[in-house]
Formats: sequence, C-alpha cells, structure tokens
Amino acid sequence: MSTSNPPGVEGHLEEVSRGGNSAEWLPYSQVKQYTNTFIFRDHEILLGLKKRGFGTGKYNGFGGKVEPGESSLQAATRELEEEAGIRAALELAGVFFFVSDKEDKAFHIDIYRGENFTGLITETDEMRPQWFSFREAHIQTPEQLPPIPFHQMWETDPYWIPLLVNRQPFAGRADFRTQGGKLLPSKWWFGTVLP
Ligand code: 8OG
Repeated sequence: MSTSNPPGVEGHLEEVSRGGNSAEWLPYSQVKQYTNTFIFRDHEILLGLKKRGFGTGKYNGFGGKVEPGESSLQAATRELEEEAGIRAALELAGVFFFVSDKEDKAFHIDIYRGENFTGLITETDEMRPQWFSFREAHIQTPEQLPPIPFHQMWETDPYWIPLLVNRQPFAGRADFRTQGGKLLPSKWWFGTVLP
C-alpha cells in the first residue's frame, strides 16, 4: 500500500487513520523534542491528570521537553520520575508530531512504554496518576477499574493510543487550530511502522 507521510513524520508507514476538515497541514518553523511515557501492568495503563500548564484537565502520559545535553530516553526517564515518582526501563513505542496554530513550533513527541516500575506512584504538583483498564468490557473482575477516559484526553489520542496498547509501532501527526475560541483538531494522519 502506498502512503504519503505528513510533513515532519518519518518512516515506512502504513496508514491507519486520517481525517479533519482542513486541506493543508499547518506550517512550522522549528521542531521541539518532547517525550510522553505510558506505564503498563496487566491490562492496565497509568495516566496522569494534568493539573497545570498546557493541557490542564486532560489525562496524558508523563513527559515533557528534552533538555539540552539529554537523550530522548534520558528525558523520558527523568520526567517519569519527576511527574509520577517512579522508574522503569522504557522502550520507544511510537512518534507523535503535533502542530497548533497557537505557535510556530512543532512538537516531536517520542512515545515510550514501560512495565515493571520501581518506586511508589506519587501525585505531584503537575500530575495526578491513576490506573485505567483496557480489559474487554465483558470480562468482569472484582476490582474493575474505569476504562481509558478518551473523552478527557487530547481529541486525536484515540487514533494512536490503541496502537500503543497493542504494541504496534506507529507514527503520526495531528494539527490543531483555534476554532470558536477552542483548540480543535483540524487534520490528522496515523500509520503503523512497516517491517
Ligand atoms: O511541557 P508541557 O507539559 O506543557 O507539554 C505539554 C505536553 O502535552 C507535552 O508532553 C506534549 C503533550 N501533547 C501536546 N499535544 C498532545 C496531544 O495531542 N496528545 C497528547 N497525548 N499529548 C500532547 O502538546
């Protein structure tokens, strides 16, 4: 299958989803490196409720800027400890490229996954960590956790979180534009990495 990656997205990819009401991708003049990390245990994913800054009130992984002199993996490890109080061996799961019309910098976000964490999951000034279940709804367990709260996450996360959960390497891009005073998705494309 032939695909055409959006600008800023690299790799040999097979399209999984695309959409939006905008014909053109947004321009950007610089790219900032970010990380976003998700911790897993048996059919459960750890998300944090963002308490301040960009994306307040949304659930997300733990992450932030890659600082000068740091590798992406070092930044992801540091941010996980700063925002959730834990450490884990992390592996790169995908790449998410994010552009908004609010600023001319694009976010290149390396998405990491990890299991077998050490330390005590701790709420911080920035994040309130919480476990969610992605077990099939018909399999009942006594201590059933709530499902992944897609309604309280970035609007295009439902296109790539399932790939992360299913361990399918992915890459994609989402553009957000200010529409009626709200920052809303205007164009997106996601694909899985071909062998
Ligand atoms: O440093 P700060 O916490 O303000 O960075 C915002 C975080 O939000 C950063 O890790 C990048 C991340 N982020 C976006 N857009 C999106 C998005 O559409 N989905 C998800 N899951 N995270 C996003 O900037």
